[in-house]
Amino acid sequence: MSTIGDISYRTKWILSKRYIQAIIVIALAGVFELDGNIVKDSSGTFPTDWGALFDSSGVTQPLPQGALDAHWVNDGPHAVTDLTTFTTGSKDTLDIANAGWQCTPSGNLTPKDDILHAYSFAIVPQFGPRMGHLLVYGGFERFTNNGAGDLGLWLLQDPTVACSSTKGAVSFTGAHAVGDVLFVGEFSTGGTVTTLNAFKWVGGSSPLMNITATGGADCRTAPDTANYCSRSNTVSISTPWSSQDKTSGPNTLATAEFFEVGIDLTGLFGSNAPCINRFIFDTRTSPSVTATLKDYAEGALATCPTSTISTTVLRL
Ligand SMILES: [Ca+2]
Ligand SMILES: [Ca+2]
Ligand SMILES: [Ca+2]
Repeated sequence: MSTIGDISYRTKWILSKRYIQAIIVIALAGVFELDGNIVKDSSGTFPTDWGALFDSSGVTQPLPQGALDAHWVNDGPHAVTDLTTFTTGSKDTLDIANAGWQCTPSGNLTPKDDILHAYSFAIVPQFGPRMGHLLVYGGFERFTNNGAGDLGLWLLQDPTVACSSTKGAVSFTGAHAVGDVLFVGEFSTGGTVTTLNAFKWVGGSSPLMNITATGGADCRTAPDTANYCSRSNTVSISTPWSSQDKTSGPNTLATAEFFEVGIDLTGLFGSNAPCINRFIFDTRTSPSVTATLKDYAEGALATCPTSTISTTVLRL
């Protein structure tokens, strides 16, 4: 099992005729609960989880030691026209500038592609096997689970990348920078992550370079040395904030309507990890980098806020 921050929690589900029992095994003192749910299950400061980083309105709470940034983005509800969806033609392989990426409003997103909320978190842990590494976490919720979840996560350096439209196609502001990072993946309707691949933006005629450093798809089966892995929810879960999916009661997400990922940028790039300033989660037609992009939710995530912090970390 991977040790990206968490990953102190290994959940084994034992099925019997009469009951389902969850056994949580504390494998390692970790940073973040990549456990396929949103609430913080552990006691103490670490490992943390989304529900401890934001209040019920999505406001960022005082962050634990080593944390750099955290943001919560509302991209719903489903009944309201979404001002942040990709127009057909926007691709991962295109530049953001020069109309490569465009957004448009949509009131009829395919339900399984509709993102409700998305969130980000960055930390340089002061303890544990990833001590001193830049770790980034992301998560999102979607409206229904009637189909596999195909997703992308861009970690962008340009803080001006953004787009919102109330009418017609609008070009994104901002641009790619060499070193931007892309993850593309897929999770099943049962909540198992089956695909997760990492790419680096290098520009030119073949702008996405596959990152070959060790990673894993589902954290439950990823190797200890994985530099990234992810989870979806294999059971119904609750949200600490107002959220409404298609079939559940309020503040409840059915199986495979939640996705979260942990990334060790230092593990991937060493001391050359890019300074991230924006994150964008998208939904798409497949886990291919040439897939048609659907909904997105974008927000801030500053991993290099000041040089002072970096200096302090190195001296610890
Ligand atoms: Ca979690
Ligand atoms: Ca949890
Ligand atoms: Ca959106």
